[in-house]
Amino acid sequence: MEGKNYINGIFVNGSSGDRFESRNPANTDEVLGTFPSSTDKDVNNAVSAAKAAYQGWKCLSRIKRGEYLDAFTQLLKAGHEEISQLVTRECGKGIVEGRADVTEGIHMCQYVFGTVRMPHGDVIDSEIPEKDAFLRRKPKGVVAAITPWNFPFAIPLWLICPSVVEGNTVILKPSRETACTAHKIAEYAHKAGFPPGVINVVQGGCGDLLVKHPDVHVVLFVGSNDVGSGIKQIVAGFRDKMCACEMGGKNAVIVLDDANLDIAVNAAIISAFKTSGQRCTSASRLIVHEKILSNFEKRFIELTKRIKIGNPLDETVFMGPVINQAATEKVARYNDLAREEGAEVLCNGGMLVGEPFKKGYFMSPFVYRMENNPKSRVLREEVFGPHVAIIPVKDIDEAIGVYNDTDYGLSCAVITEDYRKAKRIRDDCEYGLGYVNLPTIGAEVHLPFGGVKKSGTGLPSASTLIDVVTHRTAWTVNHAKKIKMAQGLTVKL
Ligand code: UN1
Repeated sequence: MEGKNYINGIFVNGSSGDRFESRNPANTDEVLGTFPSSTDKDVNNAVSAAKAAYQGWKCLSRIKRGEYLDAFTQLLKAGHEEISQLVTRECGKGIVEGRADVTEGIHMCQYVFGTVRMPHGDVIDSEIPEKDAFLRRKPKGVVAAITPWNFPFAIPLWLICPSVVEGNTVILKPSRETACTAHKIAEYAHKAGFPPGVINVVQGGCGDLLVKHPDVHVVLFVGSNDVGSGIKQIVAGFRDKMCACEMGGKNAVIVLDDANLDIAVNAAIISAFKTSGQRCTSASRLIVHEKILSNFEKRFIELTKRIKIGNPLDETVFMGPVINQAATEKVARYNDLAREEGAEVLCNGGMLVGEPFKKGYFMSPFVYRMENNPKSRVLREEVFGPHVAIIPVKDIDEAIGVYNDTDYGLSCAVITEDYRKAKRIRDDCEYGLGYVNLPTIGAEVHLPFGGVKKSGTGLPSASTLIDVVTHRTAWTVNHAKKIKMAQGLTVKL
């Protein structure tokens, strides 16, 4: 793919002529495309286009805007397999997960389209019978969406669809690792006939410029805490800019003593190793009641050793590569750190070498047992790879304490047959996404998605993004012939 930026309805080259490559992490010989490294000038052009398009776009009815999304959805459905193959080749997750990523993105389009003929606001009573008040939503303007590589299709659509249906215009700045998938999104948006400037895509490492641009009103970000914290700081310096950031997790599956072990082991495998552990929602901690520890451990390790690693386009492969060289180094560092911090290694995973792995970034699962320790970095920091700790606990109180003993709070799963214990976890653990007898991954788009503590800004995205990309305004109408005031205010001079 000879990629371009997509600005004002036109595919254009970058202004500098510098380009970067996107390669297949399962076979680094395969260059999937080259893309412009965007500069200030490109970002300015995209923001001007989005700003100009906003004036007309916000004046359409919400239903009309939804119809563009409907056209987009129909095209995406027809292209489902083509896009899924690209997602898998570009970010390395198994093809079943590549397809799920595309399905999830399409679900967001469908969800948003489904809301356009639904109530959208509220009628609110007034103290004065002749007065009617309304909560009405207004768009904010130009939205920047800065997205990660691990869900290169779904996450951009999570952010774009609610934004545009509410009347905002968007500039997508995707991860450099998955520039091709973002380019595809632009191609489909173009075919769907969105007016020029409503959806724009700028490629390369230009997120900073976009965040700082005075005409960008909302910054939506999904990625690491380091980058998200930087964005929050920049945005705080502006009078009328806001951001919503999703910033990873140190998630856990809590396995209580009454757990159904089949569910527990499968939920743990899925949580730890789907997407090679590279979801914000992946679990890198399994908090296990000591009564069932040895049984759980035996079965978990047995299953872990059977995980098929390889070419993610092969339907039978469970785990593809990690995303890039830097990811292999980071995971290897955390594997070493676990050893240094006293882990009992149960499955000595790491970089896979030789055929058929030598052209990609393949890693096998690293599993260890370790007592919780507030000083341990490995039990507190996000790893983002196939690396998981089993942490023994003696009861539910300790399990809750251990779960909360990180700076993050995104996803939490409990495996139990006891609804009272599930309720304790529900009420006392700090998370944005909670699950009972399920893995920590796999949220659906019509739920709020977001975390607390270091994981988020408390402004969940996915369905609840509407609250970030709209102002809630109060509109009050008097039907009396005279002014009547609330709060006992008089109108006498
Ligand atoms: C992410 O990893 O940033 O809940 C998103 C899930 C997916 C989304 C993950 N629906 O695992």
